[in-house]
Amino acid sequence: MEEFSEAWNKLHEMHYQKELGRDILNFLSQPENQKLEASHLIESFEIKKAVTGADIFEEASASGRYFFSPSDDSEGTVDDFKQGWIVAAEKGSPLPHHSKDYVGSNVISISGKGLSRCKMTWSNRKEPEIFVKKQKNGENILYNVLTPAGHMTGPHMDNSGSGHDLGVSFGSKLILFWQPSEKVLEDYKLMHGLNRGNLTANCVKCWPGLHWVILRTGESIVISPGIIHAVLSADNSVASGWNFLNSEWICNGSMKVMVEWELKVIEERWTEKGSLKKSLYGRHGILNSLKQDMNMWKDWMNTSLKNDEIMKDLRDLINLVNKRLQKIDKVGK
Ligand SMILES: O=C(O)CCC(=O)C(=O)O
Ligand SMILES: [Fe+2]
Repeated sequence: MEEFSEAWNKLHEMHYQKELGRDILNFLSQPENQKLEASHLIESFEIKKAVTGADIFEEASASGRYFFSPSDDSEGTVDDFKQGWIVAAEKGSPLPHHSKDYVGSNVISISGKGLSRCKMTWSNRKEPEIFVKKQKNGENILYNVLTPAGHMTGPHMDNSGSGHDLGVSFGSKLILFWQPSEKVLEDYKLMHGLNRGNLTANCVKCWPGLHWVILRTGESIVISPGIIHAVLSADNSVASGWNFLNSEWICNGSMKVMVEWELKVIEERWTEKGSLKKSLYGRHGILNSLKQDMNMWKDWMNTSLKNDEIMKDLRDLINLVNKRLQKIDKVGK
């Protein structure tokens, strides 16, 4: 934690997240909050070849979405991202007049290029319980988040119907996450699918069930379906990982609870206007991510023989999602 705080303190004094981040780090450094560290959840993975700046830049040009992190509305180009990344590395940016602090998200690795050359392997994953989407050549589809120094996400839930490995392939990150209690889910409802980075400090102080962990290069944690988390990056860094499925979440019913929670939020949003309603649609919208999760489960069902009871529960859940999304999908846009 000390090392991470030191790196954060080196950010430019005018960085728009500097004080909020410092607030969080001071809070976590208090003895009672240090106890919330959950380092036992860390899993190591192997990186075949160290990730370099060149790998990251090559990757950045391939795919992804580049946006100015405090506001989801400001989309940028790969060049904006690269410019911001260099300034952030050199000066702990952004300088007050330099607002091009772009984050690259959903950057999917293309086989043989960029970060995929570094081949990340989690050795203790076993199939068929665990299922990861594959590229045509059989390798897992790896997605990356490229974050300049001083980047802080809002509290967010990426998927209610799949889990993901959140691994650090370059630099280090502080991960904050909350147990999904009624209070947390109720407050979070209005932030879902929107980037609310400036609320992270408030949530750290107010929400029960907080845990935190610092991940260094080559370390990861599993984010189970529906886990609300927020991430701070003191230096330029990269998160790499993949979505995966684990049939245990069907057996113990935990995934269904989160999918039903998300369906309810979607139905409420649908009756709203403006950015709340807009957050449902588009490639990176809430609807699409839930649909992608369900498609992944359909693929999983086709892979090998499965336990009948699990198959029935899963089919029921997929049907429920289809039914409840039908009207929203058709007339919502
Ligand atoms: O690295 C980051 O800033 C965000 C990573 C994250 O939240 C994720 O991969 O789900
Ligand atoms: Fe995330």
